[in-house]
Amino acid sequence: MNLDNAAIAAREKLAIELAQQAGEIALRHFRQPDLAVSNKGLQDFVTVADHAVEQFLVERLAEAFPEDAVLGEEGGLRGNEDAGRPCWVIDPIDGTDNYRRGLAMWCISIGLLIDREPVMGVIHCPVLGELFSARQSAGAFCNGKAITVSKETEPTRSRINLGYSRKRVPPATHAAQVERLLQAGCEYSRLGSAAIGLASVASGRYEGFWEAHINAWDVAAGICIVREAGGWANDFFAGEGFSQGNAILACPPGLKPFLTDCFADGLNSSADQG
Ligand code: LIP
Repeated sequence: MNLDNAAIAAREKLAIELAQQAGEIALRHFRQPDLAVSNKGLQDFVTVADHAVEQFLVERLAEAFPEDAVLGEEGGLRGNEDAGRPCWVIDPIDGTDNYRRGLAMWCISIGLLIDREPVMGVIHCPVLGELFSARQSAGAFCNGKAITVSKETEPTRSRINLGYSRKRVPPATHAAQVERLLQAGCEYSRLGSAAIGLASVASGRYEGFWEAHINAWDVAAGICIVREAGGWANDFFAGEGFSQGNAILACPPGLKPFLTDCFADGLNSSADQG
């Protein structure tokens, strides 16, 4: 199945509408004093809102585009992700740990892949009142206003947003990567949401986002938005990235040499997985 630009644009329009409606569902749970939270593993949480939002998105996508596949963080893959078939990749609440703590840095992330290429992405941050969107060859936007990555090229004037999950990466590896940034005069933050981290690169608020291993649903939308904002992102979906996850690095072109060197060990090992 080949999708023309009009078909992708129709999917982007629906994704924006669904992200806003899903944001209302998530905010209702967010304001509840007794939010139901359970553990998926060490420092890995899921709430009733994650399930409610994913169920809403999956049902509405199936109604609108029954022939499309859908990969969701909580429910896995629905449908066949075969050649040419559009595949939605959704994180119902990205930044779940922030969400359960009542912090603002969480979002709904809706990406669309064709042959494992991110062709459309929507990231909606309900508490921040920001909706990031992009479609391949059509630019990147925040609340409808065009956005571009930072023009910064100097590490000593840059701030890099980091993510970390101990499921695959030893603490010492992460600590060494932080030290390399600090030794180069860089600053760093850890927002707790990869999707917001990538959207922040696309909007020029950060000069980079790195996580040594992360899942497809955290990054599918953000990769498209970063690239449409003039940024670079590694080939996350090479090899087993879709099913097993991968490293993610996104940045303005001017900082790609420095950051690909800084995280070479992580990028090379993920490429080895490829
Ligand atoms: C989170 C990512 C974050 C990562 C966390 C977690 P979730 O996604 O956005 O970058 O460091 O471990 O995976 O679980 O909130 O959807």
